[in-house]
Amino acid sequence: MDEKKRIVSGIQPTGTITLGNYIGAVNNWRKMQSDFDSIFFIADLHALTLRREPAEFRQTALSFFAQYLAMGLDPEKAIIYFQSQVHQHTELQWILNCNTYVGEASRMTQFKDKSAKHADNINMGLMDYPVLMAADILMFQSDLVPVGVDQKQHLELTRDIAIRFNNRYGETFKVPEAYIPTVGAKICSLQDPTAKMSKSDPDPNAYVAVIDDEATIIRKFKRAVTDSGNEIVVREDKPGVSNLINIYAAICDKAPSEVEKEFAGQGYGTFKIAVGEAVAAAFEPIRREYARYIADKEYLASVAKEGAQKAAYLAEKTLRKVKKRVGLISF
Ligand code: AQP
Repeated sequence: MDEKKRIVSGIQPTGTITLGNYIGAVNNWRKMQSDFDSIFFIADLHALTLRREPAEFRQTALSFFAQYLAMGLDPEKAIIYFQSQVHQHTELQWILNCNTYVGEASRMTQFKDKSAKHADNINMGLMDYPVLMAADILMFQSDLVPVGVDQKQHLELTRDIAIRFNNRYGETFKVPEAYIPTVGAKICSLQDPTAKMSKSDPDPNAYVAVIDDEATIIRKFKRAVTDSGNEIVVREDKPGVSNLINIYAAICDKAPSEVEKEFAGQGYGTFKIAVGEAVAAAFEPIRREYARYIADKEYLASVAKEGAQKAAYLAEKTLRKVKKRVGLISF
């Protein structure tokens, strides 16, 4: 019997889970979880790279966990947990740190972007972020990592680290592949369609949260920045409309070309409302389920504890092998 392939992915608990995270990541995880051996975590250690107010941070992390469940991630099918509850992440990270060059880490686009954005807090963690991500992935011997296109460079570094380690110490890690969706790999800001929709954008009109209510979602789409002209087509000089077409296509499971045909001859105003309504309809059950989960802290804790135990068991198998390979003592 063929063993299922393994997928691993996570989201940092900062800001609020957006339509971009949903289309680029979580909705694919949900679809894949039956056919893959699936591991999904809340990347709370990654989130410490920026300053957090502790009480609010704790609440956001729990809210993200409830949103994972509300979006359809199923603890019967997948391992779901908080990264900080599985110490193997950081233990492996240290060993990988010693096999990663400062030059490679400092070349990462995200490190450069975040350093520019947070010039008063360029901490070691910010540069080390992709090495923790490599540990997240490699410790599970993952086959595929379903992420948005913004994480492609980090995935490449993970592969380089795995290959280097395997060459130096003998076959230890599976070398993973990125799994990037064909539609919706980069959902853009509704206010600046040349930039990624980001969950910590200071302007709430730039993103749609999966737990926004219907009226808010439709209002945000009505205000979305579009382009000059009136054609509803995907084209380089029409980033605003192209983004809306991609959103509608991903939400309704259609090809962008079908969406172009469906709305040919209609105005931007009508199209924006149609996209808003489609997104609001898709998110309505998520909002409802979220209210139910977030009210049941005991259930959330039980899922998280069980998930962490299962994750630690799998991770420890790799970590034991790694420690042996590098020559750390064991009795
Ligand atoms: N706009 C997007 N389109 C498609 N996929 C996206 N992802 C993120 N934004 C988009 C994917 O979601 C997963 C989680 O990514 P993350 O935790 O790095 O979150 P983020 O939204 O990318 O975070 P920001 O905006 O940079 O804010 P901070 O740093 O405050 O958390 C990944 O798979 C990502 O590809």
